[in-house]
Amino acid sequence: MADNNLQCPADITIGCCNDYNNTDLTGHPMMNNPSFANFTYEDELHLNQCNEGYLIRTWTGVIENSSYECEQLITMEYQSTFDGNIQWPSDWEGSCMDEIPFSMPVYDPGFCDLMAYSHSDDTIYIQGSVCMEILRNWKIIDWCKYQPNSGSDLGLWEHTQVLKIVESDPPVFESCSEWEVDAMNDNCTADFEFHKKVTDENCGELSEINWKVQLDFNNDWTLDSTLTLEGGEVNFEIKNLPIGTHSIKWIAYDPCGNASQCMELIQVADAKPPTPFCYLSFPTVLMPLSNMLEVNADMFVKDAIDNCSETTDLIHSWSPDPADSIRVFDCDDIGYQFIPLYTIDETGNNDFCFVFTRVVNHGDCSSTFNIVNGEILDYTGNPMSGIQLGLGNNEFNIHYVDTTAQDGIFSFPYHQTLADPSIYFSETYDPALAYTTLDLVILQRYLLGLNKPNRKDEFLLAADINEDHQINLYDLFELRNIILGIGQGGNGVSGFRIFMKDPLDPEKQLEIKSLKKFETGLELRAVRKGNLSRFF
Ligand SMILES: [Ca+2]
Ligand SMILES: [Ca+2]
Ligand SMILES: [Ca+2]
Ligand SMILES: [Ca+2]
Repeated sequence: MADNNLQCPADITIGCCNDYNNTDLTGHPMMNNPSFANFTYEDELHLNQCNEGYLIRTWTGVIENSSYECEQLITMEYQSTFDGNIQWPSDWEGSCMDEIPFSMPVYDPGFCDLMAYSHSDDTIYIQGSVCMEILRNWKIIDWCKYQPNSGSDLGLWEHTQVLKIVESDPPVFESCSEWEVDAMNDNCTADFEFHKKVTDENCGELSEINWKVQLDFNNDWTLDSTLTLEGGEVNFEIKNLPIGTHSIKWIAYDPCGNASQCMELIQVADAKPPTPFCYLSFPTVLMPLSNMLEVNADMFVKDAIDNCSETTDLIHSWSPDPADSIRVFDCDDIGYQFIPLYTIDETGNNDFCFVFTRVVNHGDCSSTFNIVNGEILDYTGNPMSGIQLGLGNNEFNIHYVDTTAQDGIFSFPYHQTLADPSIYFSETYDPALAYTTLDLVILQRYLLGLNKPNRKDEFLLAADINEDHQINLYDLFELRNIILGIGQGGNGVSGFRIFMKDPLDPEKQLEIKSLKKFETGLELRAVRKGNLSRFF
């Protein structure tokens, strides 16, 4: 049979990167079968992705209109030509304003290498001058060489590309200065509200700021407290900060690890004046015959306290100047007076109190100085005797200086200081005995509109028992209480009121309250409250 006569080319083994369709390489049956024509072949492939394996080639040749076949085995053997030469994408550094580049690895694979690449990114934030790092992990596998899970890295190439985003502008402090803080607490400390602000932008957006705040009380290089805070603007209060110099160090970190710092000193000083307790009054200061007397301020201050200084460290003085502790009294100082006494703490804060005293001369001073005198008459012109005149800061601290004589005249020496005492008038007199139920009836009829008083202005003063500038039922009640001996009349000050003519408008009456309005030689008018019958 002729089919036996078709001789196939010999079986052959070639490399995987060779072309098995190249019959110049694999062989052609034409050489061995010269009488055949129309050669064709079909391949049955047993190759993997890497062109590795074998193929069975069935050749067909035609002779005398009959076709004949034979089989040739072609074996493809693995042969790599890839030398592992890979050009990896280069590392990069840029600001957050830049676009992060992307490029692929470049390599030249062999004909029968099956190459594939992949990458995965790890983003990490680092404390340093770099804000962010992207670690791009490249992997290239030659699937014709690499055996997964084999434990061998053959056919596997790895590379880490580093992409750095740099941000190097540190946060900017709004202010950094020194603080002077007043210690106003009773325990000689200050409460202080700390406030600090920084600005920091990353790519046009405000950054998150982390703070470390270090407090060094007494600024002795030994840290006493450390705080961590967050935010562009921070506040916190420290209570009971002792006096002295303290330091505070602010460190602000941006998210890219840049930091700025600010060191501030805090000076805490006593700013609270001491509280002096003066003697309410002091016995007469009697000048010797020389008419000069040195007086130490300490004598007039009973006690004093301060928030910071010990009482024994406080200085008492005649003025805010601590050197002014001794004063010389002479003839110019004669008279009753409220002398201001100053107490000064170690920081120089001061406060004063008044001591009432009388300076008297033993020698020969002219007595025409510093005399306050006048005359008290009632509205009918009769002198008012036995009226006591007192000076004081309030109705609980009144010092009597004179009493009107039979002719209604009073006179006392007075020395003006920066005090503005009130003048008080009183008498040893029982108002309940002075008024009768007739006064009550008159006030009642007046309120009912049934009678009209003479000297109406004076009547209105006399009838305003409670001194509220109105005549009404309350005055009636007050007067009834006085007659019954229940109340004291008016505001409990006295049973009469003292007026002087207004120097600017003689038609007006001014009630005397302050000694400042008091001038020598004034005629005063007294209106006895509740004594109403004489107006009809
Ligand atoms: Ca920054
Ligand atoms: Ca310290
Ligand atoms: Ca003080
Ligand atoms: Ca009244």
